[in-house]
Amino acid sequence: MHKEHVYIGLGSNLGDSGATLEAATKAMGELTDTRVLARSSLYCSSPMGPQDQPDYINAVCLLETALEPVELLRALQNIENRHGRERKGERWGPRTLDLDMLLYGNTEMNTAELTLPHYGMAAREFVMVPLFEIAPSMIMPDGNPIALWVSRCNLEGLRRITPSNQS
Ligand code: PH2
Ligand code: MG
Ligand code: MG
Repeated sequence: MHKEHVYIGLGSNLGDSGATLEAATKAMGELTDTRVLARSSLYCSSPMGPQDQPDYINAVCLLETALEPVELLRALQNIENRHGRERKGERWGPRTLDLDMLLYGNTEMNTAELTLPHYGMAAREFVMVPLFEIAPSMIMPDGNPIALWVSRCNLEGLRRITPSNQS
């Protein structure tokens, strides 16, 4: 069976975000023909977008899956919905769970539903730092090492949640 490596960005800023990200990781590992190969630490990050919302908890995980991109997208949306995700249409508004497909192997696609690689990942420290933690030697789609992408991010407002300050 053909399988691809897929990186997923996880985020939450409503409810018990740490527990939600743990549950979402477990749920992704239970999808058909899918395994979780790695997951980063949890990070606390200042909100991108509207500032009148709580800080986010973010992480990145690596899946190995036989699901096609759109099948996986639907499965991720299903997990978001099961965790109380409401789609109010406010851009970059607060949410109980957000699962964003960042990289699906080397696949490039651009449809109304799904753009791969994720269009905004390069500038988002809350994506790039956890991704770097689990894939420190990755070569990015533009041919540059991930370390260069990370070095271009503004790391202010991002902190890794260490086991000692995790509840
Ligand atoms: N997600 C958003 C909007 N803003 N800010 C941070 N720090 N982390 C996120 O995951 C995030 C955000 C919408 O997807
Ligand atoms: Mg998002
Ligand atoms: Mg999303």
